[in-house]
Amino acid sequence: MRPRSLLLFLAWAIPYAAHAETGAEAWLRYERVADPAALQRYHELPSRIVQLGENPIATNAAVELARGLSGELGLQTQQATTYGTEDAFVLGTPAELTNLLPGESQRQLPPEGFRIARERMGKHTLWIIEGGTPPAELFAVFRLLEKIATLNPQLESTEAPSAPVRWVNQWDNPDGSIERGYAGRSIFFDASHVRSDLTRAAEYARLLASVGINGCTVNNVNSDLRTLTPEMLHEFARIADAFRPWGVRLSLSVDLSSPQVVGHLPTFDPLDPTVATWWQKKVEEIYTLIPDFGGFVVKADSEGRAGPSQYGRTPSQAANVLARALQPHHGVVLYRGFVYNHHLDWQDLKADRARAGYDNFASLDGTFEPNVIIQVKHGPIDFQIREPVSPLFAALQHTSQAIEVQTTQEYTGQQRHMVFLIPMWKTALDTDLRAQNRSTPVKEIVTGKSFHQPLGGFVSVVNVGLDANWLHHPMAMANLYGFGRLAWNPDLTSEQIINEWTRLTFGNNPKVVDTVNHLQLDSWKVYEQYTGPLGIGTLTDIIGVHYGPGIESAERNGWGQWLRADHNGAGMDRTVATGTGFIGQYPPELARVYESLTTCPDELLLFMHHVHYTHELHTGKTVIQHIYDSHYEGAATAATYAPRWESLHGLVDNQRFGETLKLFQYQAGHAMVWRDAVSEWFFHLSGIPDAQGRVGHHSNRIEAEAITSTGYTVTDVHPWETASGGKAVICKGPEPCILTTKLNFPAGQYDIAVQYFDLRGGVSHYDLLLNDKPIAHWAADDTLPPAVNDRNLDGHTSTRFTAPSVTLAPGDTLTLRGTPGGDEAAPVDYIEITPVTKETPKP
Ligand code: GCV
Repeated sequence: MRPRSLLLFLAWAIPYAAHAETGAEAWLRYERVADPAALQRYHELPSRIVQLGENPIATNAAVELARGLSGELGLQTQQATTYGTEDAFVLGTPAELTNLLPGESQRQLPPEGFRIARERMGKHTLWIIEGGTPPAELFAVFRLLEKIATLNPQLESTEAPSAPVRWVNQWDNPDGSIERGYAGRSIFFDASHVRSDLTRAAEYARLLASVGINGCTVNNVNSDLRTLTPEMLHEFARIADAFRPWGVRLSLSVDLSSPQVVGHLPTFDPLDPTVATWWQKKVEEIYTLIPDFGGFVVKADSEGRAGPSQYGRTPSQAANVLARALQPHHGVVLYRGFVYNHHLDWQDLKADRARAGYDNFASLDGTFEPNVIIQVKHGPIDFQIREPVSPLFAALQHTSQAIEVQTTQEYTGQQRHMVFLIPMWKTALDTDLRAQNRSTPVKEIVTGKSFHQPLGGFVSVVNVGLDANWLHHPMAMANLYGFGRLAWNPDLTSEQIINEWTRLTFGNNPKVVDTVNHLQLDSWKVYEQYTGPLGIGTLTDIIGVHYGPGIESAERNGWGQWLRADHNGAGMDRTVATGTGFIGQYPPELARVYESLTTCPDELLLFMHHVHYTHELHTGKTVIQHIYDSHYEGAATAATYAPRWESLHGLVDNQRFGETLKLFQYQAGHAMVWRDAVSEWFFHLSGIPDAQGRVGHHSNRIEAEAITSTGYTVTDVHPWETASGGKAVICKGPEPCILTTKLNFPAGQYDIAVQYFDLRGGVSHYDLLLNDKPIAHWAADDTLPPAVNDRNLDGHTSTRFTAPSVTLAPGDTLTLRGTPGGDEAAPVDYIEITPVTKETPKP
């Protein structure tokens, strides 16, 4: 072993130096490779980088390669624009490389395809990095660096993306807020303007390019009406300038009423010639400012947005006007299939929001201009924890389509819970719709293979913000990474994707890789278990912030996310035979599977059918027992996240270790809030007890309202199921209030948990004392996502603090002192004292 290798071998064996990382580098950390075998393999890589193309994207590719090789291998490279006679990396397009390598005929590469190849040139070795266009050179460089960082022995490859549209949508508003953004304010906007400092925007484009994403819609689909004013367009052009060197094209969400609101026309009727001319001129204005403009995203006739229905026109008539204006410039229209009536009659058993996409668009198939792409949310409702795929995918056989997924975890824990969404998206992409009675998986429909459509692809709502690590939860970045990788190649497995991400994000230590991969891979199922199993919906507060449990909020309103739960049973009857007929929107082979209770998969049962609580699942369990069991199992698994993560202490840098640990501890507590709320609610409604005797029986729990108190007053909590016993206590202050209780537990070690409410309106402080000696102090300091700005005691704000492994003896006195802060009245729900068991966390 050579001395350099020996040194690095030693480095491999030493635990991670405990420094701090903010997460800003995401998966582009370029950590030094320490594995001796890999170093041996990569030893031959050249230190000269020849960049043939003279454009900012090619320059970025060369600079990125130098940066990556320096970080990963300690290789100090020299840059050149011409090839001399030594070993070198050579970056260029096919035309540029043909000039350099005269013997070779020009390669045919798809515009976004690339080739990384090792070739001999006389006595020298050339590493060819050839991209169909300059952005593809960038993709190639990032792939090469990813392979080195993940110790992949096979550096050579030829790849091309699965589809042309690989975009992200940001739901950012000009004032700097972000609709459903959970990681700080906008990186693009502030105070009605584009930010003067767009450093983060450029960094974001680099991140996007590194996973092959080629477009970014920077403003909310609920588009501000001033979006298309000349002043704003000039400002948007600055964002496009920041994106351009990374090959990311800017696009805009537009409101269809713009000809009227911005252009002051009397109408925005898409069939009015003055409207068509207005769009044409507006598009010309945009392309003068932004020559590589990507196109428009349109939300119309949906959730209060203006749309063609106002004039009795169809979505295709509206989309086509924009499309014709964009055609000469090669721009596209992504018209969203998310069109539905949110004033449905909840008493009408045939009304069904899930039908809306198909009902509004299927009959229009074939009427869209070729540069229109229908952007379809993967499920027919709205990013719930479990939905079937939208039947619209199979219905549009003469129209390009893009699947829309949601990286921003609106219904899946708002980046305060870890939920790795790739397995969910894979489930949608792999669903074989059996259109035309043949194999037509969604991934082949959106990539144009099934029905030979030229455009289409993948869109994800992302909503990164100013938080240093982009999405707030360090684990959430796996979803953005995975989105890009899946859009590039939807055949990648969830295991492959997470394995890459973990290695890039936390290094190659086998224990770290194994632990993080397992944590992430199960997390979708776990979240489903403790929120909304069996396809019933997420069971969150539908008419509020979509975060904590709010079960009944789904019922008896026009939004159409009904559970149809009553004393006897639950679930939406969507059958053709007796229900809303939604199932009949699927091609016959799949419709047959969903229509029959015998073949409908358990995980979609309550989405498709209304059944009695005692209905037996394929597992042999009753529906009600499954609801109880899954909530207890899910919450129990979530409680293992923190200890499993703690086993990586010293192997991950301090900052990301600490931030993740805090979030896992919070998640464990909030998963119990979910568990109890949903289980108690169904118990209350069905009257059927839990066969395991857990629901409604909490023998280790002491209700705050039952404890002797000084200063605290009892209050009702709404909805009742989000507090134990439906009640909590609050301290009106300003003096602290005190709960004191005598314990009679056998001598031993116990975890003492305090369930309290963490509101936005202030910061309360809590002190826990045993026999008057302090054992814990904490502040209710808002672990909550920003959307939770209500000041209520409820399922969003209920939070748990645990003092671990406290030694207790019979007769001990436990005191909880709550000191209100601001409008937060140091609220307490209960105290729970659980014996410590010596179970090792699940692997
Ligand atoms: C941007 C859901 C979200 C809305 C979002 C909408 C959409 O209804 O709650 O915030 O609006 O979807 O996708 O247009």
